[in-house]
Amino acid sequence: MTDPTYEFTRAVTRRPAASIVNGLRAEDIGTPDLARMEDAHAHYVATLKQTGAEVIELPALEAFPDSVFVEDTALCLPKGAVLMRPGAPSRMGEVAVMAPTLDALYDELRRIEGPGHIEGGDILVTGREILVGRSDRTDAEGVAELTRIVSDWGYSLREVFTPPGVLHFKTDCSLLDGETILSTKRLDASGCFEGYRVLHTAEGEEAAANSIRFNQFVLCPAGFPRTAEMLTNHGFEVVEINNSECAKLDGGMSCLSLRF
Ligand code: CIR
Repeated sequence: MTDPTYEFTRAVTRRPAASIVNGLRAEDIGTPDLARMEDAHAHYVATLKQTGAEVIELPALEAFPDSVFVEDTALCLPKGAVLMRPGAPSRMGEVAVMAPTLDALYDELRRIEGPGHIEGGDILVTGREILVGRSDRTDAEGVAELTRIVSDWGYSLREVFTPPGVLHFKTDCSLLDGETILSTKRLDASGCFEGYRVLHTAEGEEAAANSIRFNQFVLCPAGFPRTAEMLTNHGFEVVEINNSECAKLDGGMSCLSLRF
């Protein structure tokens, strides 16, 4: 039996563009270095491939500085994919560019038509439900429209809330297996993970929460040794990936791929 929440045969990524220096960020903590980001991205893609998965690597898109963060453009489920409607106006056009790739891979491709907004970074698919965090990028109308689409496919969706000042719901959490979530203490304190097994990031290592389980590996941003050790002690096979450049743009492990 495979577990569709973390056992994947495919991923879609997009190479970072030189325009990444103009990417969105909540706070300016320095200009991302393209060469360093490309190195880390290559390590990320190689790690996904090492699991045996096929990685569809899309070319850099100069017109969209944040387009390396492909996760925000779509939700990929076993039964179909849904094109998102980003709340960041500068990112809206990324969706149309992603559409043909998913159209070729899925029999069922639906889209959020609006007027609401929703970004993939706010969606966590667990073994029992789809959690969507309202945020500055994801509003009630966007959540309602996604609810209608996925309920046609038999999924239940629960609306939750991304903590204030946090970009996306998954900035603060990730799925380790169908029943286990890695979360910051602040997000878990909201009660949204009741009934799940929750592992907390170490104090001061909140940025490690944006990790991904991909087949046998947990890809974690490098530099959070206590969280990595905790995950290893729980039996997960951790691969640390340098995230220094994406972190300058509030990006992490989940943002860099669509996985299905
Ligand atoms: C943005 O603000 O949209 C990008 N700079 C970062 C997007 C990160 N995406 C994600 O967490 N899913």
